[in-house]
Amino acid sequence: MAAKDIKFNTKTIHGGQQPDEAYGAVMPPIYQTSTYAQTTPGGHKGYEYSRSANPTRTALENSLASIEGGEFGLAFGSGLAAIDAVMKLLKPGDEVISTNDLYGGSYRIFKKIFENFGIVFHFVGMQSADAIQDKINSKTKLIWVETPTNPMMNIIDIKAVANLIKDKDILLAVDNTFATPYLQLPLELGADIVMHSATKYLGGHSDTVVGALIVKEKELADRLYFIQNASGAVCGPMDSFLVLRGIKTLHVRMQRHCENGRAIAEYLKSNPKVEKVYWPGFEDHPNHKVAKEQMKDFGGMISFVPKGSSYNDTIKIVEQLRIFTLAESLGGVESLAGHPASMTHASIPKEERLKSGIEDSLIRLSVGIEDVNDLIADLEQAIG
Ligand code: P1T
Repeated sequence: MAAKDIKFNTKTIHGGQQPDEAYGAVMPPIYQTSTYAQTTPGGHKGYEYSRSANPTRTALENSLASIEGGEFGLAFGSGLAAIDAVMKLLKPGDEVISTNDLYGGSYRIFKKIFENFGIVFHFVGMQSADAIQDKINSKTKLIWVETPTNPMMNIIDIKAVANLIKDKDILLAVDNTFATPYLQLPLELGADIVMHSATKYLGGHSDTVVGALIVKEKELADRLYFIQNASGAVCGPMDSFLVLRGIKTLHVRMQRHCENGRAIAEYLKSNPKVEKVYWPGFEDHPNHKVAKEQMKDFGGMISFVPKGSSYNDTIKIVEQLRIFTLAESLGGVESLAGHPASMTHASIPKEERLKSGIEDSLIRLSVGIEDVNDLIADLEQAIG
């Protein structure tokens, strides 16, 4: 069977993988080496220096390409290092249109690093195609989409954005961290680049920090590979191994994240002490129709606002959680709770945060794969 014809749940385990050539090891060895012996200058077995390539990283990069339906994968030292590489495709004067509701660190690298190098950023509500269209001009070179958005769980119609820039010299990059390829495949919907914080669901066990890019086109892959090697923010062999191991259970973990996510979203919605719940699986979510079309299910990320909660009341609620751990990050097997205004999104100025709905009383949950009854009981005792 051709590799591209195997199903997703088989790709996570076998996609792009074969037993190691030396001894048939089923899992790729952790090639903890910086360099490789050469018989004569340039006489090597495909690897010469581990910044340029490392066999454990190659195994991960092949797996990433397979699960996202791409041709080429590139693994970086963090999600932000992967974003950094995409931005280095641009030149001073180039313009980027980004969603206005996105991970605070993505906003920070755009505004505080790349704006200094002459790149111009426009942040717009990407639920409206008109808002994007208004900003497109001859200098536009990249559209940056995050969907579902962090932390407001807005959904952006990837196919509609791709259609807007058809036949234009504009790249479409999609941060697929929240959805994962289990739920949505941006390359199939017209994106040029898929980006991941593999720290999250791909790794799945909160034990490593890794980033990824996946593309279809060779020419784009070559440009990104050049940047990866020239700038050097690569993923190490141990981290490559951990993410590869995580990917092998991605489909079973995601299924449970989605089931638990649904139960918790419904519990929160029925709780009179909760004012708002943001989760794209609700029929009254403003982008539910798009979510239903482009995603297989709705994921385990939920944000909510307790009723009448001040900043201090909200902090008290997150401090009182016992099974949910108060922590940055998401996507691991364990449930986490976060307070975006003071944690993940603190680098976005308050007036910008409020524009996209990140109020001081917003709580974000990454629903893990524990027994859902224990998770609900934990929320119940903390919300009071
Ligand atoms: O943390 P790092 O691996 O560098 O990835 C950055 C990143 C990029 N994109 C999205 C959608 C993300 O959520 C993140 C990291 N986010 C968190 C740490 C967080 O708690 O939201």
